[in-house]
Amino acid sequence: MDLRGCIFDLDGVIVDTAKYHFQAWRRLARELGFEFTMEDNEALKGVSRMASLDILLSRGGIVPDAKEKEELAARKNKWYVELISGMKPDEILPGSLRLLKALRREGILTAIGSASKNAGSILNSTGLHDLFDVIIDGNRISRAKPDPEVFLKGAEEMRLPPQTCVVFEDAQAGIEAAIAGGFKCVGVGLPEVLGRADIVIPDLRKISIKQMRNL
Ligand code: B16
Ligand code: MG
Repeated sequence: MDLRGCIFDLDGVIVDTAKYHFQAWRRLARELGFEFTMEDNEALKGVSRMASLDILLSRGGIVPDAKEKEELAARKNKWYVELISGMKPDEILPGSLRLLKALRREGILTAIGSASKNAGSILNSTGLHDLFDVIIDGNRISRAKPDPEVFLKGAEEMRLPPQTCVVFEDAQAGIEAAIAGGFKCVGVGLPEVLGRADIVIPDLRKISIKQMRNL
């Protein structure tokens, strides 16, 4: 492919925040009286906060009204923000910095395409902000992954057609979004979970720009 841009999911690809989302959701489930496992959590990755809450509540068989739902989502987010408030640059996932700097050297544009409304504060506390040309986060989209809106906006702001961009994702919903938007995609995680990606790698140390150009 004619590689001009890369769009990175944030949680679980660039930084190790997926574990904090899980801890906060599990704490909420326990307060509501049921267990929420790491397997259950797979379905929440990349999914918006309210859609995640809906999935969690259906696992617990709980049907609250809209006002209670807002309160539960706010409770989870408060714990999550506490967990990420102490984040340091050493929670940047292996290979992220090397790849981002290599892309810069090659003149390939970089974007964040994240469902998270907390993306800005994570990028600031880890010092990653300046390595991205474009940042699209949960505050700038109206349709959650698997809708391709977040990645299409990223490509549009880079002024690149989707077929010249590669999306990096750790979530099934994100891979579906990338495919729907006409992007090549790299799954970061387990092949059994991310099988629809063009290639699956365990982390960003395991991909080169040459491999990406061959997609
Ligand atoms: P927030 P990503 C996603 O970020 C997470 O994977 C997902 O678990 C979370 O529910 C979503 O952001 C919303 O996050 O509650 O912080 O707005 O993976 O798309 O970077
Ligand atoms: Mg993710």
